[in-house]
Amino acid sequence: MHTTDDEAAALAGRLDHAQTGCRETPSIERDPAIGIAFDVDLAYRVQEELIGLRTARGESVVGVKLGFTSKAKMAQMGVSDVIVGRLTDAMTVANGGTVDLGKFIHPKAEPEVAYLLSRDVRLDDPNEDILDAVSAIAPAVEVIDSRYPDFAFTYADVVADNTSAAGYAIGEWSPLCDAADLDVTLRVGADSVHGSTAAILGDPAQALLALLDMCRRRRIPLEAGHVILAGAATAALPLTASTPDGTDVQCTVEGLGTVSFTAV
Ligand code: OOG
Repeated sequence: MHTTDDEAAALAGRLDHAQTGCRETPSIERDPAIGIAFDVDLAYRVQEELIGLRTARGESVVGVKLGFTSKAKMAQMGVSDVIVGRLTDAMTVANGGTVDLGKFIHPKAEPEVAYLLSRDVRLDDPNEDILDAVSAIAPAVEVIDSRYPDFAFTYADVVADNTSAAGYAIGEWSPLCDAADLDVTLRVGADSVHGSTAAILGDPAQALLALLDMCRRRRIPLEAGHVILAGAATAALPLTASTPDGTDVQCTVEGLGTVSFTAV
């Protein structure tokens, strides 16, 4: 008989295979062959196993990311909870550098705000102030790449798939400041999208509180040196190489500066 642990390991293997092989895999929750209830608890266990496979290959966890922090995205998914995924060093895209689109399935870019932790966050301390653990803020771009066809997934599906995490670029760090309502522009080649950091739960600092709550519930460590991506400020733009020289990707957050890279 299959145990939940066996099932989590098998599902992590399936998603890992999809990511490393650049091949889509069908929704897990809608898969009639899944023998046990696939719920959010199991999905976070799958994510944990998935990260275990990556660290066993030599990657290290360098931070966390939030998803569904925009009200529009929550409404679209019919949920009221954020999702948390892990960032590894292999996902890093250098500011001003290039990223090879060949390693993704159908990537998209999202404009974000990043925070830097200067100390471990004490998940078990009910008086913990996560903002006190944050030392810096920066503009960021997240590359998301669902391992499911057409980004069609359930809430549990996307949690298991490490919340579509695939890459991220961070601009220059500034000392922590109020980022409640800053203009945001993302350009991907000739496409652009504008918005405000207010779309991130009203204020990205609120996303940090939601992160603390979720990390407590899911026992996800938040450690000194970790980067936190607070979630998208606008809808995502598809990331494709539009010219032989590649596509310039640039995100500017008012007062925080610009981060850019070329997708080839
Ligand atoms: C899930 C990840 C969404 C965000 O900021 O809302 C996300 C997806 O849409 O693939 O990162």
